[in-house]
Amino acid sequence: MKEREFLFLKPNTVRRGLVGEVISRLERRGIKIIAMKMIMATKDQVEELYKEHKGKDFYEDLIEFVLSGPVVVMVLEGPRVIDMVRHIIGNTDPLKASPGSIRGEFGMSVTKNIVHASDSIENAEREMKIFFNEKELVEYRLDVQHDL
Ligand code: IDP
Ligand code: MG
Repeated sequence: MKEREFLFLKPNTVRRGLVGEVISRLERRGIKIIAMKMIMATKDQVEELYKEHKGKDFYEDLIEFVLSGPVVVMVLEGPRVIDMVRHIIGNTDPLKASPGSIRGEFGMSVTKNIVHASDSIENAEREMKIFFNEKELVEYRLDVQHDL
């Protein structure tokens, strides 16, 4: 099966007008977008998404933040796409993220760190199902040659 990644742009990214900037960085790396929509996430969706963090001290703030405005949810596809995307977005803490990474350039705090991206194949498949059904994932040919 082709490797797929679930990613969403957090509400501050939409509010700051950085949607295009972030998507453009993914596109320039040859990453294929196979689903994308802007939504107001529901409490059920974000609690399911972040269930591994339930009970941690930052959990309530995180949930409140991701419900504070629209998010852009996406599914990406490509060879080693999960590692590639995690590399491009950078460390969870914008202070530790390299300057050229998305979080290293635009992140304001650990909570407001611009994007969420799944960290494993299992989590990516689980997380994309919270926001998309299989019919919403489109197939097309991206005009980029991968040598990986
Ligand atoms: P990730 O987004 O890089 O995968 P995770 O550890 O999975 O990082 O945490 C999920 C989200 O929870 C982070 O993106 C961040 O917004 C928030 N978070 C994680 N750790 C902390 C923390 O120590 N303080 C505040 N927020 C945190
Ligand atoms: Mg994570």
